[in-house]
Amino acid sequence: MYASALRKPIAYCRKDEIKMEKRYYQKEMETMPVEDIKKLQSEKLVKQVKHVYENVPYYKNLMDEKGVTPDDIKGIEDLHKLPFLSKADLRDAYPYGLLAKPLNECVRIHSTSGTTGRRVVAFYTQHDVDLWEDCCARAIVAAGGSNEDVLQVAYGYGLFTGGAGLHGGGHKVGCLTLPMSSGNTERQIQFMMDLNSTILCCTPSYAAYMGESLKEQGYTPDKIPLKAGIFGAEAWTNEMRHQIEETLGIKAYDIYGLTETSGPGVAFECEEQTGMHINEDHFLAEIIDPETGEVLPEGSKGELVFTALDKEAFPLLRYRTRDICVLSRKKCSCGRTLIKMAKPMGRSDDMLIIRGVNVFPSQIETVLLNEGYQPNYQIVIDRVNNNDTFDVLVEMNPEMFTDTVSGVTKQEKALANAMKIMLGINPNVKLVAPKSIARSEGKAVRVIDKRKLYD
Ligand code: DLL
Repeated sequence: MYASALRKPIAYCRKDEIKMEKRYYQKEMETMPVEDIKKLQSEKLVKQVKHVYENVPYYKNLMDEKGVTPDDIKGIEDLHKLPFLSKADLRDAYPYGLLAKPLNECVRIHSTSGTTGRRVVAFYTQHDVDLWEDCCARAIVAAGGSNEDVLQVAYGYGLFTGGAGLHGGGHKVGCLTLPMSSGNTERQIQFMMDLNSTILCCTPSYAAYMGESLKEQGYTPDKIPLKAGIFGAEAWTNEMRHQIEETLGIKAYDIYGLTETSGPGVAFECEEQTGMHINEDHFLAEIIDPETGEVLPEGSKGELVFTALDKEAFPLLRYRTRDICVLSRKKCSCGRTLIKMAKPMGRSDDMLIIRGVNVFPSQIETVLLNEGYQPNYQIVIDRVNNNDTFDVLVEMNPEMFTDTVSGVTKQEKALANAMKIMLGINPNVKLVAPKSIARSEGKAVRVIDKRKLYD
């Protein structure tokens, strides 16, 4: 019998019959008493610091400069003694400088979008892939997933971690996993309806877009087989959550992660939907003051910093995420004892996330200079019908000035193409007259972000 035939067809599988059971993927870890979690973290940290010190000369140098040795780290109470790592370090050390295992023990690479200079390349041993997929499996089970589910993975596959992470988690849980990747909404809808997808994984903006498309095609929530969604990789508000939940007739769960720490699954939401549980047995979280680096007490708002406790190939210690966040140990009704992070409330650097892709204004500047333009530009981002719009206004050079419509359109297209190659997403380039973008007396206002992304 085909696997799909074992799952109940939609006619027999009404949403109100699907129980949201309180279940865990790795119960012992997810519900461990806090004191035991801290003990486990301490043991893992001591080992990890030794592993990094002995195998990553780049980090050994940072520790030596700070006068810290592995012997100084006896447990998590000593974490603050270790130096931070930042995206700039990852750039300096590109591509192999932070690798802690021989390449022949690595089985996978993932990477963030961006230029070579900005790119982050993360390495995984088989152990690291397993650990990462376990984290994603926890998220899927927390969203009510089991081997009865059809998991439609509409995150991008490839170097981006979204597709591979949820895909691996789906296998671990035993879901029938549909590796759709992103885009091609017609095909997404056809597979969803024909194969009765019950859990959708994609960015929240794509989920909202799919909801709109389903509505346009006349599908009311009761005709859509989905029961849950696992959405992340970009900021989204609770208002957007409610809208998606209504259109698709599902419960929408948040999931967080970054390439540097494996990918999605560093933290995930449970049914209480009051923040994401951090998989603390693998990732030790701190909140710091982004200006001074001082560690802040629980409940303070600051920059989120992660230490990977048992990743082998790319074990970043005290990695500054630049995400602004709050941690809380308030008891959760789901029974998990894992600390929670609030939805990220912004970033402490200039990175923008547009349609799920990380974009730095400096990348746009690089393209403009390469293409013979002056760096007089403005990025305008908005969210229309839950979809990010991405306009780049660029001043024409007087010597390039053309007043024929076809001439302008041709130049805009060429520039948009060059930006697409650099960024991986398509901007809408608008050429404007020389000196027409307002000059600022202080810092140039390069970005106008009209989206209301943070609650
Ligand atoms: O976005 C990994 C991921 C894939 C997470 C699929 C969730 C689902 P990067 O491309 O390296 O990795 O981008 C990491 O995205 O530092 C945050 O600023 C942002 N981010 C990720 N998840 C969320 C979320 C993936 N749930 C950067 N809410 C992070 C808000 C998020 N921002």
